[in-house]
Amino acid sequence: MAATKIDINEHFYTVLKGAWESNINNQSRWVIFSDLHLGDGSVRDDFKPNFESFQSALRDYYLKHNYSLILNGDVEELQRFPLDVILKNWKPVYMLFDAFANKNRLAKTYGNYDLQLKFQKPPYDYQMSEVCKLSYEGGHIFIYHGHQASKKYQRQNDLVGFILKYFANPLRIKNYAVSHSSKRQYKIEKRAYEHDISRNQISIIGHTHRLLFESLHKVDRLRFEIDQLCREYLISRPSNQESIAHSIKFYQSELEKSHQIDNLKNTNSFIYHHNLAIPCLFNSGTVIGKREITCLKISDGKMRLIHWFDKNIPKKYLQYTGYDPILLPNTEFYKMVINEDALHYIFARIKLLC
Ligand SMILES: [Mn+2]
Repeated sequence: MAATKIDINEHFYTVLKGAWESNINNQSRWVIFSDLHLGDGSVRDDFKPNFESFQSALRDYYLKHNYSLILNGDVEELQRFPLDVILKNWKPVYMLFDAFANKNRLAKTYGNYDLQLKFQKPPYDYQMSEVCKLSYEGGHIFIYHGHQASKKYQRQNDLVGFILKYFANPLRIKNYAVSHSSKRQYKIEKRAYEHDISRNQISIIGHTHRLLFESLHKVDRLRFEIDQLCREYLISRPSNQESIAHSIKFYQSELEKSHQIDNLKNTNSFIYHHNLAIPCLFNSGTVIGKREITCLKISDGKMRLIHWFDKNIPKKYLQYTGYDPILLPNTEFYKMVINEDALHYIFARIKLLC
């Protein structure tokens, strides 16, 4: 393997050009999940605690309501567990994937943890690609795992191909591309973001496990909510003011927590471009979240960021978020819309602001 210098932007462009494409309209329904990290079902399996919520979300909602499913990378945790063990252990999950696939409603992309599927064909026959592209009235939405925006990716890609060529057995390569360092996550997001701006398009990624809606992180969104609520407080009836004040306190504590978790020193770096976020970058989050599962869905010509969680969610979370959690009938699982906007509006803003 010659250590050739890679022009990451060039490489990134080539990757996106090879996308699997589908046209969508206001009747289309798509849901995007990423980063399941399916394992062996033991305590080391990060997916296990959220299995039931995930199963219910797919079976009792998205399959039932005729959604198409995009599994956006890192579905199998192949750096820690062999594929046959994962397949055997998570049969109910693969049966659900099959149900989508049988209706021609499943697309799966490669992540950095399941990259070897590119070189060793898995036993299932799903539509597999590096990138999916949904086109909506002339606007393009690219859906890919996100590690492609990292420089280390090409090296890893070559290495996986090389090792598989000479050694038949599953890999145990050290984890290259996922880093929990905020700095590296910014770099990946920034590269995807700038690429989107240069082409007036939308990207939906996963990989960093960090939610983004219209290029805004949770911290930005919380600040925005607090600001809105303070304004609302002033013009509200006294009977509503108490609950608004509670919500403000709740968001403040969430903001504090987010700062601690991410250890963020420069929070302004979230908004990358002239202090005005262009709404082109989205991240569906992860299925292995501590408190919830997150996904993005496209339906009725709208993009929505959704949280799924079970009844063990703290009560105050349901009370003060100001969101509207809906208990899925005959289940113990809640669905909550965190953000939503019309695709028309998102594309119009991209066009106007870029
Ligand atoms: Mn990843």
